[in-house]
This record gives sequence, C-alpha cells and structure tokens, in this order.
Amino acid sequence: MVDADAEGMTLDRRRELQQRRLGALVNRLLDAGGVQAQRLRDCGVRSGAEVRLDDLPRLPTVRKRDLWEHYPHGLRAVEAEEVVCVHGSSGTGGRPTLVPYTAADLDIWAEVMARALGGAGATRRSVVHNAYGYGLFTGGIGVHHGAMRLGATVVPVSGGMTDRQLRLIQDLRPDVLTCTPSYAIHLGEAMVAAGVEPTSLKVGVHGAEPWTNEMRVQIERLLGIRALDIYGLSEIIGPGVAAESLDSEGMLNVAEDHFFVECVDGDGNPVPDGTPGELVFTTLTKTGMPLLRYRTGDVATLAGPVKDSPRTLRRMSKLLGRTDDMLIVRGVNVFPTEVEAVLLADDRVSPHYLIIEDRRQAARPELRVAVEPMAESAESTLGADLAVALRERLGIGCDVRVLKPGSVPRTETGKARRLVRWTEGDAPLPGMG
Ligand code: DLL
Repeated sequence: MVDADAEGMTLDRRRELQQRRLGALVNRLLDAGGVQAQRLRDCGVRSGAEVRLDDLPRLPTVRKRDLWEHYPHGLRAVEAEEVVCVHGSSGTGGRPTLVPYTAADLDIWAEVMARALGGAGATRRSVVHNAYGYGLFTGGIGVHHGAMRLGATVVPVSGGMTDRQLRLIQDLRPDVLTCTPSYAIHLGEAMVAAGVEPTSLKVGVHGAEPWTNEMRVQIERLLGIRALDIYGLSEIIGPGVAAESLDSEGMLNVAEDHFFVECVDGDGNPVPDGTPGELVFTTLTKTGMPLLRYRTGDVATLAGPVKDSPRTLRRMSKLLGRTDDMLIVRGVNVFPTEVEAVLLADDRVSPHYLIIEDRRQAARPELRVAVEPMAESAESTLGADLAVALRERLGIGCDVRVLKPGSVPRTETGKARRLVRWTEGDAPLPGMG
C-alpha cells in the first residue's frame, strides 16, 4: 500500500473522517452559491454540521445535464484565480464537460493515482509506459501525476504511433503499461506482428472504456502481463476514483476517503451490496468543482473489503454497463458487456467486434453483431455457434456476421467505439446490411 493509513484505516475511523469531510464539503457548497447550494437550501440544509452521512440518500443529486446547462464554469466553487488547470471529456453532440481543478485537487489526484499504481505493484523503481491520451482527457495526465508522486519514471508516450511505442517498450524496458484495454490489444497484436519477443512488462492498468474479464484474458495472453482495471470520470477527478489491486480479487478499491460512493436503483433508492445499481459519488475533499451526489450513469455492484485484507476500502465491481447504453431489444434488457462476454468466451473470436443496434424499424429493433475470427480461415459454424450462445445468455436472437480480419475499425487513440445505433441510411459497417 502506498498510503497504509488512508487505505488501511479502521472502518470507524474512516467513517468519522468521511463525516467530517462531508460537513466541510456542504459548507463549501453553501458558501459558493449556485445550483448545488440552491438545491441544498431547498432541502432545508443550512450548514454542514446538520448533515450526517446517513442523510445522503435524501439529499439532492447532480447529473451531467447540470454540467451542460451551466457550461462552461457554472459549477465552479472557487474564484477563477484558484483554478490551475481544466480537464474534461469532449462529449458527444458538441457538448463537452469541463472540470476546473485547484492545486489541492491535483494533489488529491496525484495521491489516489499513486495508490492505484502502487496497488498494481508499481514502485519508485518502476518505468510506466503511459499510452493514455494526453490533453483535455484525464487519462494521460492523471496517470502522469500519480506515477510522479510515486517516484516512478513515467514515459509520456500518449496514444497512437504504435511502431514508436513498440520501440520505446523494447528500449526503456517498462514494467507497467497504462492505456485503454482496446489499445492494449492493439499493442499486443502489433508486437506479435512485428515478432517482438515477450517484453519487460509485468502489469497493465486499463480503463476509461468498458471491458470484460474475457477481454482481460486476451490482454494477459497477448502481452504476458497481469491486466488490472482502473475506473474514474473527469467530473469526479479522472482515473483513480477506484482501481483494482493485485490483491483485490477482481474488484476495484474505491478511494472512498476522497470519493464517497453510493449505489442506487432507477428511482434513486439505495440498493444492497451485491445488487447492480447506478454509482453515485460525492467528492468529499475537492475544491475546484466539488460535487455532492453525482449520478454517474455507470452501473456496478458494491462490496466491502476483502476479508482479513490490510486494505479496508469498499470495492466496486467492474462496470456492468451504463444506464444509457442498456439496449432494450424486444423488451429484453442487454448491456453491451454481456455481448462481449459471450463473444470473447469463444477462443475463435478476435477481440475486435462491433455491436449494432438496428432501429431502422422502430417497432422491430434487431441486434446485429460483427465479429472477426482469430485466424484467417473463417470457420463456417462460428456465426451460428455465437448466435446460439448469445440467445442462451441474453434470451434474444442476434444476427451475427463473421467478417474478414481487419474489417472492424481499430482505435489507436481515445476510447474504442463498440456500440453503434443504426436508425437510417447505409450500414455502419460494410457487410452488415
Ligand atoms: O475515462 C477517466 C479514466 C481515464 C478512467 C483513464 C480510467 C483510465 P471520462 O473521459 O470522463 O474519464 O469518462 C468517464 O468512462 O463514466 C465510464 O462510463 C467510463 N469508464 C471509465 N473507466 C472505466 C472502466 C475517464 N474501468 C466514463 N470500465 C465513466 C468501464 C469506464 N468504463
């Protein structure tokens, strides 16, 4: 553990710390004015001292819509001169989400990211090959802050230019790879194609886009590493809100001394541990854009710490999906991650696939799936076998097309796009009409 006190404190002490920080946060929000203060006042809250952690479920929430409506600076809670940088996500439909950070926020970010890397086995002797994109996106710079805080050597290679990445991996002998899971696959395939021998890499820290345990198996096999998950979102801080560690048994330790987590159902009511629900985060310590009860739209389950582990943080599962990417096909709810799990459980299937939600006929939506076979010689039964497996798992029929290797577009920078909606016009991918 990088910070044994923060990551390993007793549950009582942490609760007390969270309580104290929540009170200070509510005071900061009330002082800053604006939409969050107004909502708190509407709920009858006059001071942080009145608010207990147990009261959170009855307090107001904020959503992405609030950030858009108050774009660009509306939820900033400090004077402009306190802000030292801005990050965010480019968003869709020309509506980016921007997040102002104070110097204190960067300090928190570096700390939680250092813990995440430390949990993956990185030390100050590590070399971190950081292939997350640098820029407005929080992936590159977030990992960078954490690696520097840890005292490791960070190679800020960013995304793309895969040949150069392969050269740097051979020359600088990194032990830690940080990039999206889809880019890890791409790098691994490029290594195989270039005949590069197994490398110095030991562990990968992958996130920013959905991926399943089946994808994890593929990454581990291709790169000969242990592949761990890392979660975060710009609204809360960026990567490092939660991260899997070597000993967290497949779940992600939530940095809950800084980011208090709740899990709620569609009506906003708390769900018990182990039940899927939407994650709601409260930034207990942030100052630039503190958020009380931010509804992430991300669906996961929560759990307590691993029994008898020195780490006492609550854990979240890998993301199961998003409330807004749940496909409802003929009345059946399907998360794209379930489709991925079925596809990649078949070792004839390559990790490049595309799910197409065909809504050209609104009354009769279809799920179409484009896959590529691992080997050049496509087996004739593959498509039919996958259709059977998908029907068994999802309960609906899907149109599976096995395309030639290389047909599904690869993502060298940014997040992979694995789900498209088809409402009119040409097929989103040739061969899918
Ligand atoms: O993606 C922060 C990040 C960077 C996380 C690098 C991990 C590694 P945004 O661009 O604001 O921030 O996108 C946040 O991405 O709400 C999730 O829906 C999704 N996401 C992030 N991490 C994961 C993950 C960064 N490990 C949105 N698994 C979040 C699945 C993830 N989805």
